Amino acid sequence: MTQAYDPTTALIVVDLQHDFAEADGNLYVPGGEQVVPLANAEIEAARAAGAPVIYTQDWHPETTPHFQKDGGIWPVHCVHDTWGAEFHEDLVVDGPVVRKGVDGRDGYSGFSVRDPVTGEQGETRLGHLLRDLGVRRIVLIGLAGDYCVRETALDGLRLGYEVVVPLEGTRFVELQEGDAERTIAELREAGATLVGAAA
Ligand code: VGL
Ligand code: ZN
Repeated sequence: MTQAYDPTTALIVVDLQHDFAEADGNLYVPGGEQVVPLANAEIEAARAAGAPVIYTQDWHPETTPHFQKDGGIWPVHCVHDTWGAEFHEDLVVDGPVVRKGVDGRDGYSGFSVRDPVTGEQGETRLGHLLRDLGVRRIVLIGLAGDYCVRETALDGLRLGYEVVVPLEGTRFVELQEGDAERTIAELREAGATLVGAAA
């Protein structure tokens, strides 16, 4: 069952890119490909109700403190203009795309970026887009549940949005066992509406 949409509810499709959603991607989130048909169903429901659909895309330079080889924690993934950074080929892409991590700053949240050295925060285009559209409620679907979906949800709540996360529409990296469970509890505590059960 898809969520309820209207023009003040935006569907945000988070990072459904090859590196996360394909078994041979560089940072494969187990089961990630199963989110794509669910996302397409939500996109169709949102479109039918006149709700905005916005996509985020992890989009890194070759060298960034986000990557293990440069001092961070992740394998190289979603390098700009590569196969890994492209959206999953089955995903229906029909709406604005907000890229994050573009300039080497850490971008887990779709709303904000952070300089890993100075800690300085900056904004992406997402908040402006949502304000211009008069959005008050956001539905988040995509990858990964314990990183980008989590941070986007927390930022959304801080910014005053009602935040809905359909749990079957995400998958978790679980760098540490229990991260999925901890994230779910944290989001619930922070005021997000979590729908259904994690896969
Ligand atoms: C993400 C790990 C590294 C995400 C991005 O979008 O969830 N996770 N970069
Ligand atoms: Zn990344």
